[in-house]
Amino acid sequence: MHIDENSKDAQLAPKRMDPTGNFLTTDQGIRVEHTDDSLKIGARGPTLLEDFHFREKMTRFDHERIPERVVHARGSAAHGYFQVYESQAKYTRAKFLQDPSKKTPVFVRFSTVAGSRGSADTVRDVRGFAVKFYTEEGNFDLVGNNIPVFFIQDGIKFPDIIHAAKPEPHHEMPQAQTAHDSFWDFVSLVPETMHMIMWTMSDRAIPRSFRMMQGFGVHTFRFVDAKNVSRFVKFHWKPLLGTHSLVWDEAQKLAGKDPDYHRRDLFESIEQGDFPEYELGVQILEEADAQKLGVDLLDATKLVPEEVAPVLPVGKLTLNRNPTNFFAETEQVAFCVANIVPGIDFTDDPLMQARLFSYLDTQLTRLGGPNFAEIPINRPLAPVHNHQQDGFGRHTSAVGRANYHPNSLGGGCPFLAGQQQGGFVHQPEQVSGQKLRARPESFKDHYSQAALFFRSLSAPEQEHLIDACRFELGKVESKAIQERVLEHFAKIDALLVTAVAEGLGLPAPKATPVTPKGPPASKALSMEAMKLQLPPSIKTRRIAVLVADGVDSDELLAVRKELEAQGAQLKIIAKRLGTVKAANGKDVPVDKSAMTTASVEYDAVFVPGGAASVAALKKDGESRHFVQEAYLHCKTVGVSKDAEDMLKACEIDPAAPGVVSGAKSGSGAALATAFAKALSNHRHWDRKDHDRVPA
Ligand code: HDE
Repeated sequence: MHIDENSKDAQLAPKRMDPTGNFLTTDQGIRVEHTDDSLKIGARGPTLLEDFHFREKMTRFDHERIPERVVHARGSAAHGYFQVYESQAKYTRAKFLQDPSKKTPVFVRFSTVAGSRGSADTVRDVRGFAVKFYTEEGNFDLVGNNIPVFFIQDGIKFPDIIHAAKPEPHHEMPQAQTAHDSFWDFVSLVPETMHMIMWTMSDRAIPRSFRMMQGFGVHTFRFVDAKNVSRFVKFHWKPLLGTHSLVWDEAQKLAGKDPDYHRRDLFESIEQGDFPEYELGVQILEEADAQKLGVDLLDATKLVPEEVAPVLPVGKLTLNRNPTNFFAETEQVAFCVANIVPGIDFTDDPLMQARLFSYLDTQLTRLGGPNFAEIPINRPLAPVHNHQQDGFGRHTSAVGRANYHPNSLGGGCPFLAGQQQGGFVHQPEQVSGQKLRARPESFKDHYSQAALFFRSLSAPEQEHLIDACRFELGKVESKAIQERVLEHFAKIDALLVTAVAEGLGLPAPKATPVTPKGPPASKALSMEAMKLQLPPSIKTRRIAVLVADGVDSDELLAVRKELEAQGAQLKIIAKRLGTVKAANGKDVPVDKSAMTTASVEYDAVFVPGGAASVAALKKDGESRHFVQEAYLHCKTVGVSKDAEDMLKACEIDPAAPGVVSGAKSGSGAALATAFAKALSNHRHWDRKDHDRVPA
């Protein structure tokens, strides 16, 4: 069957309701003549029961809510397509991974885990990265996260860790945070959480954007080729813009200034044509080599270092279309780990096995019955024929009387498909053993990959992780819980345990760190190290430009031209909306008033020249705070030659890393080029005084 990047859109199109040029009607299609007053006996009299329009309108409103997802309730999604670079036939027979000219439509939902639907985007949390591929062989859902490992090894503990992480049951606090006693109580008693804790306390848990975070399938899957040879596979998504994060102070402020920060960023980028792109990569592991890896591939608290098994590039995902309607698509989409296509198969990872049950089960309640696969966003493009029937919200009207198999009355239809006809055949894995509740010995090392992660980080990244632990454990009221967690940290790293203990005002237990098996450090675990593997770029970076009346608009224009040519976005910020009068008498349009925005929403700040403009900004506390805060968050700060005074007013050393000044770099395009170079570094952690006052 023919599927291209537009196929899903074409399938969704007839379901769209466009009011343009149409009459208002009831759900029954009856045109409505009046909708502002209910039907009454006299203008001041009682409303009549026969007012079907009022009753329908109110009933529909009363029932607008459905249960939010029990986890991953807060999310944002986009449409796009996936294209393989070259045939993967040597590893898998999955059809969407064969033909580089084919574009498979996808729907991708990003999410936080713990918070409810209305919680803020920038909280410290894991991010979901769920991809639905509408392939010609049916839907394949890769329901991953932005962290490659998970907290627990067996899915039976999922309700426990989620209960512990969510708001505490007696007072429903805190919202969308793990910085509370019950979470750390659980963690302190379940050491298998340690590796993932290192990730969630790192900057990975506060991404700069959904467009700048990695994704991982987490579990080991199987690829199965045409000859039924199976290999283990781990899935990776790498954003082409690089993997970047916020800083914690910024994340907390954004939660108030713009709780929709990630949602807005995704939506606006797609609207502006800056389409997020991610490369799909796979680590392929021959079954025969699995024993030699030093990690058990069925243990989801472990990763396979890229030094041990490189990530092979497979194809590219492009997100190029926003949903038409949030509820219909983003809210009603139902991902399921069990949705796989021929050529891909499961493993016995006990976390994955639990997920194979949970997703469909939870969706029965969330989407009100068993027919949710018929909701347009969930419908496969591949044809569906089976004997499933009835239930709430059924759309399909099955033809004929043979609703069972085998049948002769319906000519035996629908037919079974053998493997050659695309039938899904489970990989015939050999399994034997006693029936018991147990974990393998090979799952028991809980510290060495936690240590590998910590030691792979750069010094600033380690510092952030330590601060996050001090913050989270600092909010824990029970000293016994803090002490138990420190005992675990002592087995991971000496610096970690001493620094966190110091922050908690507790004695550090004696450090007895484990030696990581395999490589002593892994570059792919550090965002700072990964940054160096990509060509420097400022694509889609947001630059705040502070102006007032008297700004040098020629300089501003020249700088803007160069920065925009390199793909950055500039926003002109002034005290008030409207325009400011430039030194040459021209009007410069203002994008945002200082009151409605903040430095935390930008990647860098630039102050153009113009004596009167600089004088006004220097005097203005809000503008000075804007620049200082950006500086203290280690962002690039740039000033034109005659705006140098602004640095002085903000107590910023012009020689500090990432401070670009016209005096050093010239003006116009030259200044912009120097600014872009600094900005492509993302942050300047080497600022000696970056923590002189909390920003
Ligand atoms: Fe999920 N998870 N999960 N999870 N998960 C859900 O399904 C569950 C796990 C992930 O945007 C739920 O439809 C169990 C790992 C994402 O709609 C639920 C276990 C990973 C999303 C559920 C896990 C994930 C979910 C809630 C342990 C990364 C959001 C609503 C055995 C590989 C998908 C729903 C979306 C959602 C269960 C662990 C990723 C309850 C039982 C590991 C991205 O079924």
